[in-house]
Amino acid sequence: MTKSGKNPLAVRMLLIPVLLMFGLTVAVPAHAATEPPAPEIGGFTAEPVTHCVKRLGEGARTTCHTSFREAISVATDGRIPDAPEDARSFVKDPVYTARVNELGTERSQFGTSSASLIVSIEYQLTGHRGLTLTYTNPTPCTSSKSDVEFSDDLTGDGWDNKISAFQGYNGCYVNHFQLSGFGGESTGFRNGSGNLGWMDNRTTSLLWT
Ligand SMILES: [Ca+2]
Repeated sequence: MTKSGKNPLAVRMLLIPVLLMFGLTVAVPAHAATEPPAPEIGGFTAEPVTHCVKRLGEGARTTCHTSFREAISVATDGRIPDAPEDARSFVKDPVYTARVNELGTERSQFGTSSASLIVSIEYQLTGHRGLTLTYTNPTPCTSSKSDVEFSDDLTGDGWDNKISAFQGYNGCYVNHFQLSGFGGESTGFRNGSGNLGWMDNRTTSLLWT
């Protein structure tokens, strides 16, 4: 073997710093470019708050927004563009409740109004706080409370076992079930709740009437 031959140990000694340099120069900028640092709250790194809108019925799809106001605007096809950023203030304000429900009344009586009506807002935390999931449907709920009008299953969704409170709109009462396919424990149909109690963080499927 000559001095310039392939000594396995020498090759490994050379490769280690080269690989380290390659790893650093590639990984650091890519990581920094795609993942900006999350905001820190009280010394803890927090995920950005998101407010999602899930359209039931034909062409079902979900969009998520960092602004609750924007989520409500999207959920009402721009008919309520001025909701407060604080989702709890929105649910507690009878003026906003009336405005949401008026869109359903318009729809029922005149066939006008937006194509999208809020049927419930689900909250991540008790007291109607935290992240929100706003459900919409093209029609309001019927006055009968013994029919099932729409449904959703959260299996595989980020909202599975996350709901702690909710509010129904446009005549809708919501039943929250523990298991996929409307099984296990359930809350029964209710118009709203600030605390789901024994069903806190246990909802996997929902029915609306
Ligand atoms: Ca009904």
